Amino acid sequence: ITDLKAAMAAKIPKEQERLRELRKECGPKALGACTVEQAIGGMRGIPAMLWETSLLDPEEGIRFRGHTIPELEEKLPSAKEGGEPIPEGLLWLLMTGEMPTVDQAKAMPTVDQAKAVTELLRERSKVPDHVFKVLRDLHPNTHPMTQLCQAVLALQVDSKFAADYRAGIHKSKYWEPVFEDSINLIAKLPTIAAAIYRNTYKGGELIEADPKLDWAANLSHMMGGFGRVSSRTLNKIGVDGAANLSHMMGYDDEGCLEMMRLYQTIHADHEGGNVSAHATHLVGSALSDPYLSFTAGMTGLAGPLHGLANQEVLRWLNEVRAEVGDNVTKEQMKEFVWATLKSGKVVPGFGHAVLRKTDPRYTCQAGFAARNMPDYPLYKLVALLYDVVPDILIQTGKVKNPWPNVDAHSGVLLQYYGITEENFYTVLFGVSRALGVLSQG
Ligand code: FAM
Repeated sequence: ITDLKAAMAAKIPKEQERLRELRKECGPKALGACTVEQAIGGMRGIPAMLWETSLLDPEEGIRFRGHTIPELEEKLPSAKEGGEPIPEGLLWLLMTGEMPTVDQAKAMPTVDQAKAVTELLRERSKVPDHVFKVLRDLHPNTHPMTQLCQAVLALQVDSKFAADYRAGIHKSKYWEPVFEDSINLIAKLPTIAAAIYRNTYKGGELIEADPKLDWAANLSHMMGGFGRVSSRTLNKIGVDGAANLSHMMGYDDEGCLEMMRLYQTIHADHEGGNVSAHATHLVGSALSDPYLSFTAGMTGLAGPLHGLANQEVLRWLNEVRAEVGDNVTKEQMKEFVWATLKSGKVVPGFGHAVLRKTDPRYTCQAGFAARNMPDYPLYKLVALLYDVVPDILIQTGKVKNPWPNVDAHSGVLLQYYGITEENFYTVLFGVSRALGVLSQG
C-alpha cells in the first residue's frame, strides 16, 4: 500500500478504540505531582501531554516514533544512494507509525511509500494566485516569519475541515478533512517559503518547481537553483566557464539539495511541549482547522527563545567576526561570551527546556559539516563555541543545560551554500515543523 490516506484509514479506527480503552482503564490514575516551580516555569517536566509522533528524553534527545536521529539517517529512504534522508519518508513514519517501505531494486515503484508521498505532495503543490498577491502587498520590511503566517492564513479560505464542519461532519470522521488540509498545506509550503525568499531578497522573480525533484530539494531549487546550466544563465550570473559549478547551479548544487533534505527531516518534531508544537495542538483543540492552528505554532516559532534562535546565532557569530575577525582565539571567544551574558542577553543556540545533553540535531548537523565543509571558517568557529560556551554557562550557576541545541549549527550549513539571509532561516525551520505538528493533529 502506497496510499498514505488509505494507510491512515486502516489505522485510525483502531487508534480511536485504543484511546477509549486507555481512558476507561487508566482514566483516574495520577501521572505525577506538580510543584510550584513547575507551575511558574511553564509546566516544564510535568508528564501531562499525549504526543505520539515523538518522545524527548532529557539525556538521549528526540526519538521519532521510537527512532533516534542516527537511526533515521540510516533507515529512512534517501534521494541518492547512501545520501541524506528525505522528509517524505519521515512524514510516512510520523503519520502511520511505520518506516516506509523502499523500492530497493528500483524495479517496483508501487512499493515505494516515500516516493508515493513525494508524488502526493507534488500533485497538491500549486499555490493559488491570491496568496502570492497577499505576499506582494505586504510592507517590504515584514519579517519572513510574519509573511509565512500571513500566507498560511490566506490559504485558509480553502480549508476542507472548516467547510466539512459547517456541513455537519460526524466527529469520528474529523481526521479525514484534517488529513486533507494538512497534506495540502505541507505540499504548498516549499513554494510559499521560496516566494517569501525571492520577494524579500531576490527582486521577486519566482522560480518554477522542478517536477523531477523531491519536496525538500524543490524548496532549495525554487529559492534559487539555476538547474542545468545554460550559457544564458552563465552570462546572466557572470560566472566564468565551469570553474565554479556550485556557484553556477545556485541552490541546485547537489550538496545544497542534500543539506535541505537533512535540514527538513531533523527539524520536524520535538515532542509536544515546545512552543510551536504546543501552540498548534492547543489551537487545534478548539477545532480550529490546520491552517489556523499551524499559524499559531508559527507565531510561536518566530520568538527568539524558540525558532528565531538560529537567526540570532548567526547575528551573534557575525558580531564576533566583525569585532575579532575569522581567526578567533579561545580567550577572545570567552571574553565575547562573558560580555554577552553581562549585557543581560542569552547566548543563542545553547540551553534547552528539556534536554540536558548536546542536542542530537546539533550533532547530526555537525557531522554533515565535517563531511561536506571541514575547512569552512564558520564551521570552525561554531566548533570553538562548543569548547568555550558550556564551561561558562556552568559557571553562571543557573543554566540547567549548558550544551548546544539545534539552532547553534543550522545557520552554518545554510551560509556555506550561499543562503546568507539569516532573517529567513526560521521559515525553513517552520516548513519542516509542519511535518511534525500536523502529523500529530
Ligand atoms: N544563555 C544565557 N542564559 C541562559 C541560557 C543561555 N543560552 N540558557 C538558559 N539561561 C538562563 C535562563 O535565562 C534563566 O535565567 P534567569 O533565571 O535569570 O531567568 C536560567 O538560565 C535558567 O534557565 P533554564 O532553566 O536553564 O532554561 P529555560 O528552560 O528557562 O529556557 C531556553 C530554555 C532554550 C529558552 C534557554 O536555554 C535559552 O534562552 N537559550 C538561548 C536561546 C535558544 O537557543 N533557544 C532555542 C532553543 C531551541 F532548542 C529551539 O527551541 N529551537
